[in-house]
Amino acid sequence: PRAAAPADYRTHAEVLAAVAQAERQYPDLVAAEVIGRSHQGRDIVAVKVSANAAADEDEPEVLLTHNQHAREHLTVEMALYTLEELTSGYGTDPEITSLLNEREVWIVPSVNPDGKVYDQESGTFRMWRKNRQPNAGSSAIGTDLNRNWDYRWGCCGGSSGSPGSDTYRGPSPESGTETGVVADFVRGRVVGGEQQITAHIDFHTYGELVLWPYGYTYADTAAGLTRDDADAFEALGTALADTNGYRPQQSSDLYITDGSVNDWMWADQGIFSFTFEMYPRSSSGGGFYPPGNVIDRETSRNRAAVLTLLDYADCPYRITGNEA
Ligand code: 0X9
Ligand code: CA
Ligand code: ZN
Repeated sequence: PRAAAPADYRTHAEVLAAVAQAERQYPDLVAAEVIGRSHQGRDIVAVKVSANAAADEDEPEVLLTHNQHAREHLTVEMALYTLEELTSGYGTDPEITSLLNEREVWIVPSVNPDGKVYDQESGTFRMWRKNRQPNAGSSAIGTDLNRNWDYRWGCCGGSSGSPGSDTYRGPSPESGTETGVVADFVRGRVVGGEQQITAHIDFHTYGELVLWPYGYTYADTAAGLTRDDADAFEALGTALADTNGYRPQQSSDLYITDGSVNDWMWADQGIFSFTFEMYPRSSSGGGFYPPGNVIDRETSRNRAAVLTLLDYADCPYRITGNEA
């Protein structure tokens, strides 16, 4: 297909407007909060979708994060698709109705709004990946947020120490403003000593993959990741991939990363955390910039995967029968 134009994807301002519109239209189902601000001061929003959204009910919570990487605009469309699908389906679709009665969903449409604006809003895409935070002692801008999380940060050759690199890990874990905002939000979901979020997807492009921890090692089991855990990740990841036709694999089978979000979510917070690499499968499909006419197809392609994860969020081990 042809490549996209910047206008094929919604802008940061349009994302905020869509969230505000959903809140107005569905006040019982949608409650958005600003969880922090980006390095340049833009709002980072978490949209809670659940029946009786204003109340913190004791229900399993699922987190969906999008757009850690600036140029992965399709992932922001994925967030708005999920918001639209869940809200319009409540009271009309029995599966969505029962899931929203029993789960609380947090959607963060853009973890990296500064990067998104920089990539999209000059008139031509810039192929930008990182955030837009300056680096001391260097003219190079930006940290790769997905190498900046605080679990085995920089341990294993899966990131760069050079500010000019696209996989620059930053000077210290959570040095990236936006990493810290999302990590603080997740830590804030520990209620009564228990992390409420049980399952998470971080949306990326591209490759059509479902990935799970660890990324820092090729080993299938390691500290904090037992055989039962690994079996549950594989079974659940495979079930998700069965719905969208993506390839399921441990993330290190793609390549080693350290300081990535999935490793921190699992090892530090005990959250069943996946990365989805959305459309296209390869660069011939438009790479990071597929045309706007694939957005509906490629976001709705993940409908069943998202609903399946919501379903298993009460006990992800349920999928293996090892309800550890
Ligand atoms: O490199 C990344 O951060 C992700 N791919 S992307 O092309 N969207 O940048 C993949 C992260 C998944 N983790 C591992 N492969 N270990
Ligand atoms: Ca709750
Ligand atoms: Zn990415």
